[in-house]
Amino acid sequence: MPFCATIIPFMIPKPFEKPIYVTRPFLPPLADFSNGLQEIWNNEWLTNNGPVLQRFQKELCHYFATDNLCLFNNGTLALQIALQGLQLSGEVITTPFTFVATTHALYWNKIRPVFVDIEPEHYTLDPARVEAAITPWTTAILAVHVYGYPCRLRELADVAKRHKLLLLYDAAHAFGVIVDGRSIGSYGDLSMFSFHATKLFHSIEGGMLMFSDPGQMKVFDYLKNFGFENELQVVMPGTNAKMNEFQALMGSQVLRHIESIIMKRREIDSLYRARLKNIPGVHIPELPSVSVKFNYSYFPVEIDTDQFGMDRDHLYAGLQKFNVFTRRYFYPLVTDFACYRSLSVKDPLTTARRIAGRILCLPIYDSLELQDVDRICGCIESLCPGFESKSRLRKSTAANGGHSAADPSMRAEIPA
Ligand code: T4K
Repeated sequence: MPFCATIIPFMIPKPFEKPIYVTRPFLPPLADFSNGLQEIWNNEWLTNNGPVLQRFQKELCHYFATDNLCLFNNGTLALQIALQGLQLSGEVITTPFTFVATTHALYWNKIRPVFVDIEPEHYTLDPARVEAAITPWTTAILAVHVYGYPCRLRELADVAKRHKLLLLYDAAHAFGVIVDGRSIGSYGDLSMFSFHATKLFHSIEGGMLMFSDPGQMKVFDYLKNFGFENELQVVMPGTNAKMNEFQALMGSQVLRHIESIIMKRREIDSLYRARLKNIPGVHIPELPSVSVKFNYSYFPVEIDTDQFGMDRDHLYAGLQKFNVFTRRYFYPLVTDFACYRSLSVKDPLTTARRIAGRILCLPIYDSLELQDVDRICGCIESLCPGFESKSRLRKSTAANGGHSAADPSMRAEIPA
């Protein structure tokens, strides 16, 4: 009988002591926030266009270099109100590869979503598919800068212009993204940003519209405050979607740290790229072109089942055993949710379906330690069947392997 019992074929990493989530909110120093709370206490003003909110709005106007922005209590209501304020109806062409709130905002405005496919590089709407789906009932395009990757801005603008359609962006993931020296929110007719706690920039919950037509400001202000013109007059059927003073305080304080938050995420992004590039079957989307200042808001990878040796869902479950909680944003596609399944969809959505089946968002947030990123990569390696032998084979055939193994101190030996 061949001797093999004492040979340890592979080292597996130790599970994390505490759960590692896909994201964690940035929290400003508690002393700063307490000082801000004192101001709110002094003001005895908690919501309804208070002084902290007004100051926060000015700070954002400066940051985005515009006066045309309006704040809300969350991104979903911001988008819903945008569609209502623009009086859109009929059909709007949009993506199925998004958070369900994008579609819900259309639904609440009785607009029919027309889903078309995405492009494979950065998962944003394919402009050619958009153009092919236009009908006499189409009133707008609602595209999503998913994971902060800019949509095909020029091509979408051309399509919108040719067909006299409004061009709206769900920029929920795109805070801080700059394209050709301009904020991404300045493209198209209107953009919605989410300031939810899970976003790189947040105000606990919150949302913002940025728009090109200053005339829209009054309408959005009415709609988020019940349609009140003054104490005695209601001019349109609005709702309550106001941001309060506590949200504004958090937003204002997080804004002071936004550049360092983005820089820290950039380091994490780089380390993931360096560590994962040699794992077979882990496809990392390219960073956007050099004309884009990116925000590193998510770290999505695609898992190729055949090359990796395991499908995305097993990897997702396997990582949970290491206390690593990744997310399958955005699976299922919106079109596959029970409430939208009955909609007829002409586009086969081939790319969106393929990506939804392979995508996995790895943890990324400013307080995630680089050594933990390294450890997460070690967990992925350990779950990749035959990784060690595949990697040895690659190293022996490639002159420049470039792979650095996970810190051995973080690994535990498999018990005999
Ligand atoms: N359009 C797009 C493209 C969007 O992605 C979103 C929101 C919207 C529109 C709508 O914007 P909002 O109305 O939300 O402003 C999260 C967020 O709730 C949601 O805002 C976000 N997109 C979506 C992509 O992700 P969940 O259900 O995944 O969140 P949850 O609670 O599971 O949080 C994820 C992880 O974050 C947790 O496992 C732990 C961590 N976490 C979360 C919270 C809330 C914390 O560590 N601390 C926290 O306070 O939806």
